Amino acid sequence: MKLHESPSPNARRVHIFMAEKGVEIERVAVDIRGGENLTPDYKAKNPAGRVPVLELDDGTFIGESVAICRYLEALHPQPNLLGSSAKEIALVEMWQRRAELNFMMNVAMAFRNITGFFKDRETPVKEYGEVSAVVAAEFVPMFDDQLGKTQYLAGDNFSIADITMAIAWGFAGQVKVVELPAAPNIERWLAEVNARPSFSAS
Ligand SMILES: N[C@@H](CCC(=O)N[C@@H](CS)C(=O)NCC(=O)O)C(=O)O
Repeated sequence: MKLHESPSPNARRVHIFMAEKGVEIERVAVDIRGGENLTPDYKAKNPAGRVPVLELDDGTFIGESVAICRYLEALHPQPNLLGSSAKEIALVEMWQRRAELNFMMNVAMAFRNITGFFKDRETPVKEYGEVSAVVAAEFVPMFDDQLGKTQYLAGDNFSIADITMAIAWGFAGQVKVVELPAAPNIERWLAEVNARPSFSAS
C-alpha cells in the first residue's frame, strides 16, 4: 500500500488515524503547490485531483480521507475510532460530519477564497471566503457546548470526529482567516487531544 499525500490538513487526518492504530504505510509526496495533483497521471489515481489517496496493492485507489480511514479501520479494528455499538457508530458519524461539513469545510473555503492560495487553479471569491469565515465561527459554540458535556466530541471515546475537529481548529489558528471565538471547553479538549502521541508524531 502507498499513501499519496502532501503536508496538508486532510493528509494529516489520515496520518493521525494511522498513528493511533500503529499502522505504517509507504508515503509518496505529491507537490500540490506545484499542481502535481492536477496532472493526468495523478487524476488517473484520483479524478477529484486532491490528496490524500491510498493506493492498494491490487491497483485500487481510495480517495477521500474518511474513506481511507474506514478502510484502515476495517483492516485494524482496534483501537476503535469509528464507534463500536450502533449508537456509538451513529454519534461518531454525526460529529465527524459536523466537524467536517460545518467547520472544516468553511475554514477551508475561507482560506482558499480570502488568500487566493490556489488562484492558479480556481477563481477565489473574497466575499465568499469572508462569509465562510463567519459561518465557521458561528458553528464554534455548537462544538464548545458539546465538549462541555462530554470528554470527546462523540462521548467518552476518542474518535475520528476529534481528529477532524482538532486538525481543522489547528489549521484555522495557523492561517488566521477565521476569528475564532472564545471556547473554553474546546481549549480543554484540545490540550488533551494535542498531547496524544499521534498528534505530536504527525
Ligand atoms: N474531501 C477530500 C478533500 C481533500 C482536499 O481538499 N485536499 C487538499 C489538501 S487538504 C488538496 O488536495 N488540495 C489541492 C488542491 O485543491 O489543488 C478528503 O477528505 O480527502
